Amino acid sequence: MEFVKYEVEGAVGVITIDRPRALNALNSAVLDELDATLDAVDLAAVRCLILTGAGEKSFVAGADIGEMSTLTKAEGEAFGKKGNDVFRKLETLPIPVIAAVNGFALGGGCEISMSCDIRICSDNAVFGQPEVGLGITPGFGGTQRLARLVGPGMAKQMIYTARNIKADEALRIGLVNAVYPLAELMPAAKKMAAGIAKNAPIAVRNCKKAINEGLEAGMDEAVVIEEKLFGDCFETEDQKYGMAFFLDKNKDKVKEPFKNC
Ligand code: CO8
Repeated sequence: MEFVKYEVEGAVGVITIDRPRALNALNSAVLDELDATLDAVDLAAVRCLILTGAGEKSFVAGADIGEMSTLTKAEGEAFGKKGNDVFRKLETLPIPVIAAVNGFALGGGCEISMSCDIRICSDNAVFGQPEVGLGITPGFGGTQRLARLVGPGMAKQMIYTARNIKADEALRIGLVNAVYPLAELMPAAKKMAAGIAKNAPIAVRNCKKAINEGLEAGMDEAVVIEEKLFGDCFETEDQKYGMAFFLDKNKDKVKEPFKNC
């Protein structure tokens, strides 16, 4: 891969978008490599992913403006679909994904972070949807996911004004969960990922599915989705072990890692 690096440390996978000459902007090649990287994640071994950008300045500075500049209407729609398909694959990946946003997260960069389950950022991060200043709409899910994350009023303000916001404002409006000095961002992401990875994997996956699918349904349907995924955890090795461990009154026992079965 030229633009996407993938490393596995224990049960945590780290995907790094690495296209420094364009501040990690997403062109077709980057999207193709991301798609292939997601397909290659070993879901039997990896329990949590981190997505970040290479360097100290930019997470992802958007979709590639040079590549988009000459598109026809049909090509623009196809490019939007290409990005949406990859981002939806990321969003619906069975395991959680943490976006470690290390700088600019503009346009498609903000949008890809919003396709992740959790966003944390460095104190130099800048978020925004600058598209209307370029004569287009956010086209990789921004009109949909930003409104769901921060509410329609704030999303409309950010999108219509195309004003960038800094890390502290992103924290205030709930776009990110926490802000760290740049040097502490990846250690914090890895610590959070390790904390997720040590929990029962089937249960964690089912939580992700229940939250994502439930948010798209009415409450009556959503609680049924939850019931099924809750029931699905029973009779697993992990459920039996997790509950037996709690009920065992032996104070000297040591918790074994969950087995993912
Ligand atoms: N696309 C292509 N190249 C880029 C991009 C980008 N999004 N962002 C930065 N670059 C390139 C610059 O052109 C420059 O290249 P070069 O050195 O060859 O001139 C290099 O990266 C470094 O950038 P700057 O010199 O501009 O660095 P600064 O520190 O001065 O500025 C900024 C950093 C503020 C991030 C600035 O680069 C910038 O404003 N970039 C564009 C940000 C932007 O508008 N992003 C949104 C793009 S639109 C989008 O994402 C839509 C998504 C949906 C698409 C749907 C398709 C239908």
